[in-house]
Amino acid sequence: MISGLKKLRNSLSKTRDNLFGKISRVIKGRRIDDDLLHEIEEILLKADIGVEASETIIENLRAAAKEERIFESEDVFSLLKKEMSDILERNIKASLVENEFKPAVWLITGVNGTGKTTTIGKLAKYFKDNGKSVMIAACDTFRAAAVEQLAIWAERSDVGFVKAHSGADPAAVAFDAVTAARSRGIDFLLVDTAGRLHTKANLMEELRKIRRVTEKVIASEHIFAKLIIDGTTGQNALSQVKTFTDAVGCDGLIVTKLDGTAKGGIVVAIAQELSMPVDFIGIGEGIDDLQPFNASEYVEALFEA
Ligand SMILES: Nc1nc2c(ncn2[C@@H]2O[C@H](COP(=O)(O)OP(=O)(O)OP(=O)(O)O)[C@@H](O)[C@H]2O)c(=O)[nH]1
Ligand SMILES: [Mg+2]
Repeated sequence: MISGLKKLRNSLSKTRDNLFGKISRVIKGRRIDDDLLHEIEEILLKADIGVEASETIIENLRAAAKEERIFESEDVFSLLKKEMSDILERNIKASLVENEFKPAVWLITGVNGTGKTTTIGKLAKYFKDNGKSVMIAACDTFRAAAVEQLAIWAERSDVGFVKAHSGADPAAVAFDAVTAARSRGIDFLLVDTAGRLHTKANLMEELRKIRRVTEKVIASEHIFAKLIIDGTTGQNALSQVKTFTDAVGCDGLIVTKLDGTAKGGIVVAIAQELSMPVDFIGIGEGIDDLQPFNASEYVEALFEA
């Protein structure tokens, strides 16, 4: 079986080419001077690492060069790795799987098509594999095929499923689901919501309502709002995180579609600029293509094939 790290490395190949590959090419046989640092900064920016993180990294490279701590490309790479790990590790969280209170409710939100429903399918499998009981609530009553799509995922991982007819009030479905999950002593209730643009106030209000209704059944501290970010979005992800956090709160992100994108640096930008933890990453369309985010493995995968 292919190991998790190997899979991660395969998935991040485009981002790795975009970062490590490009930097390797510009750095070859060069002295570490302002011109070279400038070129490296451009590469970091193009890989979506963001302005703040790129500046910080370059300043530290410059200081190291001045103090003659780095001489050759190998030194530059190890410093780059250390800088990125430092940024990513600031937001490490405690175990995501352990929860004393049943159920822990995960409200899964995000703009259209980011991978919410698919991620719920993967999460259900992940929690089950870790010995937890799971239930899924279909609160996307807006898109016709959404409930069936989620039902297929629930079947694949063989977990409980609460749905309503299309057009039902999503908050009412959430209420039924959380009541059922509590009475059955389920560990995790995963609530799928319809995709919505973060700029649409009425749709953001609907999310607040889902949360309010859920809070009637269980205390707010056991309700988690997880925002699903499409890893191919680039810098727009930052404004999505800000608006969703303002509207319904957000205590963790899941960044999807990191396979097949060259923009995987966005995870660094998010850590640097928003201090928001990334709980999981999505690296494919299959049920097992989800991994808990591990900062050092991520950086390893960006620099080594
Ligand atoms: N390559 C890849 N594709 C993914 C990943 N996660 C989701 N997808 C694909 O993205 C597309 C949209 O996924 P959905 O789960 O339907 O997205 P959604 O956010 O629920 O969409 P709406 O409910 O319409 O807002 C599907 O084709 C998924 O297979 C991932 O990690 N990698
Ligand atoms: Mg969906």
